[in-house]
Amino acid sequence: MARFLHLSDTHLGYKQYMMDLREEDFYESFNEAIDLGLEENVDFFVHTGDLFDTWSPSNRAMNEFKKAMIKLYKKNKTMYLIMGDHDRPKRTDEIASRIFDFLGVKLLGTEGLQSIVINYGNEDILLSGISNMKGLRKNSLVEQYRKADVEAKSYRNSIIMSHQGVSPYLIAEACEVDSKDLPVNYKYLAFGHVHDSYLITDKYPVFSYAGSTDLNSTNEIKNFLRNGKSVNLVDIEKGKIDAQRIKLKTTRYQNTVSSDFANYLEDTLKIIEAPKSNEKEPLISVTIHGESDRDEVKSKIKALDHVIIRGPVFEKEVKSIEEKPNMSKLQDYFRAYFKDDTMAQLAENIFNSIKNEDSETSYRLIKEIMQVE
Ligand SMILES: [Mn+2]
Repeated sequence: MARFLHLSDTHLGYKQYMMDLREEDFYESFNEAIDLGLEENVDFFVHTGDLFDTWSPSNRAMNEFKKAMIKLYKKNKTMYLIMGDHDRPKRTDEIASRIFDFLGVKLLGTEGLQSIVINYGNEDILLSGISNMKGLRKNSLVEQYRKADVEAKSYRNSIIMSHQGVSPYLIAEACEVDSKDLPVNYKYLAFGHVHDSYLITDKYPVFSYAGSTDLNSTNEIKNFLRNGKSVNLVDIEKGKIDAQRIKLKTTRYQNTVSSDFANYLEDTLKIIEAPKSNEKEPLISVTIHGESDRDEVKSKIKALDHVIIRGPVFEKEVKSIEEKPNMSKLQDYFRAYFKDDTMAQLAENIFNSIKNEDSETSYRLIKEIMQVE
């Protein structure tokens, strides 16, 4: 029997909301995943992309990764990895994760499908990897899955690693491939890119988005509150897969409060007092709708202990759109420009979300609003 840990989307180096402690959080949940694999005595690790948050990670982020890989190296464990969309160099540059090849980090399929045969626990396993394919590369994706599928027929044990948006796990516009186009002859489909976790074991083959190890955006809160963040511990024996989700304990609790002046404090306190899986102060994004005494809100929120509050953001009541645009509001200009109400609304939402943010955060927020990872 061979055992491996499937993790994904660790985004090392990401400093969410420009907070130092959020950067630390990402290192911590990554290290928890690594330690978990070592404790479970896995034979190898499978990382399905977005290892670092950018293709040009900070020295700190690379050093954190190096420290973890030394732990693996000392126990003679290999990490097999593919590139996510965040990992592919934009210009001619070395791929960051490949610098660590001397510590047993094995990057697969940078230019297309690549397969190797590995042997652990007396099991021969076909391990195929295809790094994120987008832009022009995307066109050959399905063809490469088919090619891989032919190869997989000859192996009892097989795993394919891929980092793509698969419909229906993400809105159709953000997907490169439909689930019906996925390989069927592999035993375990190890996917990255979607940050919510999915582990489908009642169909054949077993399919999984391991999900991110920490929250990259508020879009992930809903799923996080239900399932937490996790990695998969997978046993493979004579063509059979036994996979289970293991919940991470160190991921910082996050939630949102969308309330009004009368109720925001009570709503926030309720969340602060809710049980958490760790001692970290919860991070709560607060939005207050309608009229409010802003100074009072700010001082009351400042007085709260054991919590990190993001905001508060004050939203004025949404006034009904006037019938005749009089070009007195921003919305009128957006509508005049796009000649489309939906687009105008979207433009205004984006504008309101990013007007007080730095460019990096703005870029993040736009991606969040557009629901692209
Ligand atoms: Mn990602």
